[in-house]
Amino acid sequence: MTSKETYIQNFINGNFQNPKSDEWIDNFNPANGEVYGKIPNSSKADVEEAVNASAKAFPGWSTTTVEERSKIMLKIADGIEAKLQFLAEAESKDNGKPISLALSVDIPRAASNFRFFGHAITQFASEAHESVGHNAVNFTLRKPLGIVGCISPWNLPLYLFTWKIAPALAAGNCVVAKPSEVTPMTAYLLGEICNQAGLPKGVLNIVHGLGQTTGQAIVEHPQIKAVSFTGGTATGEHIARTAAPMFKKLSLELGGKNPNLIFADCDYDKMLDTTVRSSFANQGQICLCGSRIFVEESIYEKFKSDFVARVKALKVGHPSEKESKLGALVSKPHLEKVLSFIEDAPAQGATILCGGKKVTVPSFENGYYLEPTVIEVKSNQCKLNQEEIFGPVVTMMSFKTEEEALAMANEVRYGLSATLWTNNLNRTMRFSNELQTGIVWVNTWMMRDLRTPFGGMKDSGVGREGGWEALRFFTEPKNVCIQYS
Ligand code: TXE
Repeated sequence: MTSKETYIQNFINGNFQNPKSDEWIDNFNPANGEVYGKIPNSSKADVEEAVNASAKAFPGWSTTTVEERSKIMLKIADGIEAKLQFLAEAESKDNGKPISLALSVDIPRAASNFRFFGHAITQFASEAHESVGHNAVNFTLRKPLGIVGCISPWNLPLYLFTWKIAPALAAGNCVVAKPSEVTPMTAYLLGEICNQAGLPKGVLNIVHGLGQTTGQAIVEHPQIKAVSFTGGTATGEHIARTAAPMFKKLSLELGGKNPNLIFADCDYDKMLDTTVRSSFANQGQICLCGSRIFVEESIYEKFKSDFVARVKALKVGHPSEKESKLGALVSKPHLEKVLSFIEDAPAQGATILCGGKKVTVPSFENGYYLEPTVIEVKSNQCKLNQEEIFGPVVTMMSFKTEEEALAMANEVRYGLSATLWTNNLNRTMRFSNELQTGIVWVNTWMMRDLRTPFGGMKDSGVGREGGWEALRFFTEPKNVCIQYS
């Protein structure tokens, strides 16, 4: 890396610049525990400058033709794709995830986000209602909101950053965005790609820094009309408290504790392969991971031995090694948090079936590696089944009846997604209706069609992203009623 790339800068009004305070935060490489760069510790003043740049750019961008906006978005998608290898390496180094995952999932999806919303905006339309008998017709204008804030987490850095920015820009808004301070690198690299694609200056501004300062300054800025946030539930609650009295629009995608319900009549081999993935992909750091496995009693012992054997065979290693199925966890504090759940397991009457220990990778002894861990629990009410661990840890227990399985699936404060393994159509429909989650996968996991509504209920969030939902969120509907004679 060149020294310019090691010192990440803010991207404001199309320029790369240092934070006004000249204060910096260390950026760690999770694979070896070393500091490999610095990121701006931006203050309110930096956010103010970003908002001013957005305000100046808004009249032009909001009236740019949809064809032109779409063209620029597609060019950004092409720009991301052209740098696939480079961005995947940067993502892997910043986050600790295997390069193979960044190459096959994170970066292609970032390009897809821009391409999808670049196309979607050309098809976005609003309704008209004719008031028959009143000589009146109503139509709805959908105007961009103005300046919006997008705040994203560290688990899928460029993937989730662009998932918010793309619909916001497509709808004609200007954006002040902040990636996680733990994984800022690919968001920084996106700025150059946007300039090359011809995105006008000030339309997208990327400010780096801590949540409590930079993030807070975005959320409480009076000119920022809406906030789209993905992250922890506690942070989401704090953001809601700040934004609600200012009557801001909010989209919150928060934590999950997703049930993976396995019935004896399922396609067993497919279920087993997918369950290994849904438990440990991205070191288990995906809000959609199926972290609570419930298995029908008649196949419980078989599943337990097959699953544990498969999990033991997963290789934990340096993210750049092809054979590594799991890389490093994102940070030292996060590794310690995950370990504390594991250490607490025996006190909750739970049994560690495999894993549970830190892994020492030769030559990278200070990296944040952890064995994939399977814990057998006795009750769904224990902390391991009720709190989001967000690491390579899954729990499992058996159930006797469908009613019992459904009750345990719903008996949690979260409601993001659920996975159901069965070939019984009636059961599929009963669960689809009764599961208290925003997403239900049946005989699959994390199959994403970007047109579908994405998000959770209960403490997993407010609102939905994806497709028209996102474009509706980032626009203000205005009804016009015309009576004629
Ligand atoms: O996330 P934070 P953390 C869960 C997971 C994890 C826990 C905490 O359980 O262990 O959350 O993770 C910004 N105003 N998820 O603490 O803090 C912050 O800078 C404005 C689930 O690392 O929520 C970052 O950009 N912004 C999850 C973003 O919020 C603030 C993904 C997310 O960080 C802010 C990540 C504030 N006051 C963690 N405070 C998912 N749903 O996928 C922080 N931020």
